[in-house]
Amino acid sequence: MAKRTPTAGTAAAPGAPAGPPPGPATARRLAVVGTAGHIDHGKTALVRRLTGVDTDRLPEEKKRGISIDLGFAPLVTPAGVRVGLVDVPGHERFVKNMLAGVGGVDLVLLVIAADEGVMPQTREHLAIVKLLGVERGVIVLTKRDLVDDDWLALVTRDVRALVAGTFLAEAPIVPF
Ligand SMILES: Nc1nc2c(ncn2[C@@H]2O[C@H](COP(=O)(O)OP(=O)(O)OP(=O)(O)O)[C@@H](O)[C@H]2O)c(=O)[nH]1
Ligand SMILES: [Mg+2]
Repeated sequence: MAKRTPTAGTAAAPGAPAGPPPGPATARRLAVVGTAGHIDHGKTALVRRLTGVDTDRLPEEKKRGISIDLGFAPLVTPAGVRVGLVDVPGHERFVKNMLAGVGGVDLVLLVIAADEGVMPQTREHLAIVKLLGVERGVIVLTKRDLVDDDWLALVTRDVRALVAGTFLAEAPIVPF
């Protein structure tokens, strides 16, 4: 096969970095961010607050007030990063859907309700994202309005103990 040679006038300058030319598709980075966490801890509400999108769109989800399938919502951060948010169900019966959604995310939002604290699917979802090799995350303590400062401090200590030694050990814990 003939070797490709650069056309006159389009050759990259010596030492120029390899990769696609800048253009609309590469002008802003795309990050995929997934939720994780126990049922009813506020994952979908968080996504709705961040994006305006209600990812619980199925009639059964609306009727039962829980997420069943994956939900998707777009967001552009103030820094211009395009984010694709993937909202996962917390119910243990739908863990297969959760698994399908968090594979390959760039960052996970581990959602823990401040009133209930760490629960079984908090642990299970954390174990799954660890196994999948997710490397970055933020811990969001939802339902801040339902607890006092002492309780919030207690739950924050519990959460720090839970993630000690994991990729989330130094992750920010954001009350929301
Ligand atoms: N008071 C209060 N209620 C909240 C907050 N966030 C969520 N909720 C309520 O908690 C309930 C569950 O919220 P969802 O966002 O559906 O929880 P989820 O984690 O998506 O639930 P699954 O997807 O089924 O696992 C809803 O009634 C929300 O309105 C919060 O910050 N404060
Ligand atoms: Mg939900």
